[in-house]
Amino acid sequence: MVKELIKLLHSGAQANQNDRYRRHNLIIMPNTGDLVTAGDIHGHRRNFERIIAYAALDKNPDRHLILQEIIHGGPQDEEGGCLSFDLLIDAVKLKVAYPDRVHCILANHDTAFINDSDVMKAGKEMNALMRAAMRRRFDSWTKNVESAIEQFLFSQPLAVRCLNRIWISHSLPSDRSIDKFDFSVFHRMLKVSDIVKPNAAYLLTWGRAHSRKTIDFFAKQLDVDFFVLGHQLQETGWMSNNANLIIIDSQHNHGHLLHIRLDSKYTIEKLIGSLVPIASIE
Ligand SMILES: [Mn+2]
Repeated sequence: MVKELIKLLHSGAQANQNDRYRRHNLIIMPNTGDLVTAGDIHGHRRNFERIIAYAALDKNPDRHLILQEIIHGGPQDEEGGCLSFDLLIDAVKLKVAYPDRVHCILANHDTAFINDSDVMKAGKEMNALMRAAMRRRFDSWTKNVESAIEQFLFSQPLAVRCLNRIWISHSLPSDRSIDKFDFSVFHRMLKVSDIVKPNAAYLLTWGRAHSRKTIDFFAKQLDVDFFVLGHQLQETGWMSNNANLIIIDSQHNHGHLLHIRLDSKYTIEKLIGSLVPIASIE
């Protein structure tokens, strides 16, 4: 049973690395078909299931699905341990089932798990809570499962570039980190040091509260027009700067997803019009 799980996680890591749209740490989308992207999920199973139902990957062979920040939050065991690794396992199954159409991208809670560093959510340190629940579930196999999860998370690409000039990543470096950001991280192998403060993948996944100037800077550097990010909690499920940024959040009852075509041009208005409330999905 546990051996099967470890095998699955290894297959997931391989699928991340062998994704046919992957170029180093970027997923380059084709200019055909469409794409559904979720924001942070944080163990919210019901939203996860609705997002998958909406994407209907079986019936839509040209559709891609982007997932991010699946762990930390949601159901707990009897001792308050975090069971979100169960949802991660389901996401890995989906990646293995649709290896070139489901794309899981790296988020800061993933980097915190890989580094075993503290990460707070709603006043709780989530890593300790998840590892405690894993010890109760996996007993003497815990280290093996932890290591397989770490390998899966580390194998994720950093961002998705759409040829219609839309960029999707968990976040962007914050205003004061833009001078230090190493853009080469997108075009080479990821190193463990990249996800450690203050290096590139750390800055990319932890940055918050970006000014318009910072978003414009990255738009120019990365040669895109629009950013679709997660990471920052949005009570209404999304926000926009009404210019070149949308933040989506999929972790609560007001969660949203974004559904865009890959073959058409977008304006910010058209992007905002492509948001879907997850609660509206049957
Ligand atoms: Mn985050």
